[in-house]
Amino acid sequence: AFAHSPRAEAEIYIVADGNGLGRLFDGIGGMSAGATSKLLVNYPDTQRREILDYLFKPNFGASLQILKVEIGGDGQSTDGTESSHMHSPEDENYRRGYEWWLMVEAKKRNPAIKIYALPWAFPGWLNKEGQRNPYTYANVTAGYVIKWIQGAQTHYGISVDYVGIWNEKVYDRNYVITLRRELDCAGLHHVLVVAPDAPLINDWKICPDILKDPELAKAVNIVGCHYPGTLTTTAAIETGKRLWASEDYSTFNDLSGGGCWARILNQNYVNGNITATIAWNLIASYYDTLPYTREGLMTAETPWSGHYVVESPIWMTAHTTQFTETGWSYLCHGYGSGHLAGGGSYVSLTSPDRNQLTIVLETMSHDHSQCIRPPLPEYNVTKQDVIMQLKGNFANISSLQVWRSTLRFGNASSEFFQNRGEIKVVDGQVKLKLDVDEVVTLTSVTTGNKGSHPDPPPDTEFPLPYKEDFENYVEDMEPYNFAQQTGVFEVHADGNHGNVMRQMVLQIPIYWCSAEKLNLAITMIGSETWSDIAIIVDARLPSNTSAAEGYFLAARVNQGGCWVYQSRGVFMFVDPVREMFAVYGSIDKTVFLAEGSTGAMASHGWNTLSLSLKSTWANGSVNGRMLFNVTVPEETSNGFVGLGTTSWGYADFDNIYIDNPG
Ligand code: 147
Repeated sequence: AFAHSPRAEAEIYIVADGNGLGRLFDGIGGMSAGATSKLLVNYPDTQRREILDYLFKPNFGASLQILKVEIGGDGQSTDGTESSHMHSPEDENYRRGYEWWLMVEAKKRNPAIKIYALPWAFPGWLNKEGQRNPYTYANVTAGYVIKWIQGAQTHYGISVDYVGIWNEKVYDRNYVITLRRELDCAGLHHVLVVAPDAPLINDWKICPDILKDPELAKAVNIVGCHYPGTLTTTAAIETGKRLWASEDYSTFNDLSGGGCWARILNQNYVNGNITATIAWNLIASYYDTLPYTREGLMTAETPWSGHYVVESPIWMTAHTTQFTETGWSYLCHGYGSGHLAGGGSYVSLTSPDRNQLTIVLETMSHDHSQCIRPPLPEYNVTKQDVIMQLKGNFANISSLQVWRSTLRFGNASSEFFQNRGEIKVVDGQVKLKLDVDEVVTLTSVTTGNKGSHPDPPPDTEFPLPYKEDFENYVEDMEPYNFAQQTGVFEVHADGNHGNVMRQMVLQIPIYWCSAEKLNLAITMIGSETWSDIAIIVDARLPSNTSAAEGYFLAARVNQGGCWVYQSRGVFMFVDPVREMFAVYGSIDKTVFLAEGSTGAMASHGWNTLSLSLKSTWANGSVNGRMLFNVTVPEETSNGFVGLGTTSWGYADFDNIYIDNPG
């Protein structure tokens, strides 16, 4: 029967619980962090509900078991800035940003989903002058993080399950211990500390420290490592702690991205005893050309169109999540989990009562399953026949459901998460033919379902002309489509002027990456493809000591995320107090284009700024007075529209109008 197989005989794999069970399964998750969900919030209602179903609804799509979110810190965290719940020590606000909303929507669909929160940047007031260190006042920082956890409970009824230290920065022993102690003091015993979400690939180095240090060992509930490449260390095993790939994936979500995800979901356990894998990121909902394009489980980056794509990683996830629950157990290595003789791997999981059994097999080939990091050593996968031999408690199972995905990299189309009906168990055996680049689930669970919604509308370009007066927002909201890159921009009511958009960050945050090094605040909007473009904006500095020094308008801004400080484009900086302007071809003011006097301006009242680019020309005006008409550098050919403040401090923006130049 197996004559055509390159492997002469079917290999037999034991699936048994007689020798006890393996580790507890903690779940598969996605991360909303680094402003990766920015464009999701303003999707049309229908499509937004559909997308959330694909991500979170049990027995529909990815049916995620963990949602990891950023605790916004007023600093750039990869594809944008997420706002802090405390811009200053006196400030406390639980309406900002979109993580609250996302957690509520996830919980609505799956009350059992686990919530994991982690800071990237921290607001500057937590810093010690001249440092970049949130650990100096450990109890203050712990208090700040705990406020966020309590805010989730008080304002949204969300119980946070896990909390981390400082994303991809060194952990601090005293802070980890302080955080655990302060959580306990606040009665938050159930919130488990995950540490360290360390800065290096496959970095389990906290483990030797834990082994030497009982106090640290007590404070760390779970060890979380990033991009472990499915591996762990002896010291990690010796700690006896649960081991997580607390950030993984970050791979372009084409078919190979799906292959990467399917492979690591299995092999993180097989090779590394890792019991949770969390993808950066949950959904690619940031402007397409920002860093790490489409490295999410699915894609939704054009809210104005309603278009989204359910990518392959969604269905790779479903192969495990739809047939397991957190709290199930893996079966031991060699007794349900291991490598396949023809390449690939298998894992088995069982429910606490051992009545349910789920086996997931994957045969992802090397070239079709590489992740962004670390490099993947060469290996071979061939077609193969396998026999799963059910023993112990599973010996009396008479049939299993079969779910199959086949990734095809040629012209033939792939098949995702297909129900292939029931397979009979004969003499405790299930026989299966496996092709290369497949995932197969064999399960006693009968609730699996490939959910679907009608096709979303087609993709379209960012709509022009674009007008925004901020009147249709609730106070504190982050305006739609404006992707803040440094600083934070919120809607605030301003008496007879109505709502305005206000920059809120007053000092450099404890930054996470280099974005903030220019000490200015910028938000971007539109499309990276924009070349000829005209912008009109009303801007004002408030008359208080926390006002910014000035504001700016920009076009053809060609860099964002952590690299925003290297942006080229046309930047028109205006100082309304000194009534001066300066135009540069780069955000860091190294490429000078023009400068001069603006003529009369309202130093702390409203002024109208405009900037227009057409072909190789840029001209700008203040209050209708033309100030310059310059040739732009040749490499400055296209990019986003931007605006912001020239220093940390308040400034208001209103009546934004963007269109093709006349
Ligand atoms: C991770 C970050 O933790 C995420 O927020 C996101 O930025 C993600 C994008 O891939 O990257 O940080 C890393 C960035 C670079 C490396 C490892 C992790 N690296 O080059 O080894």
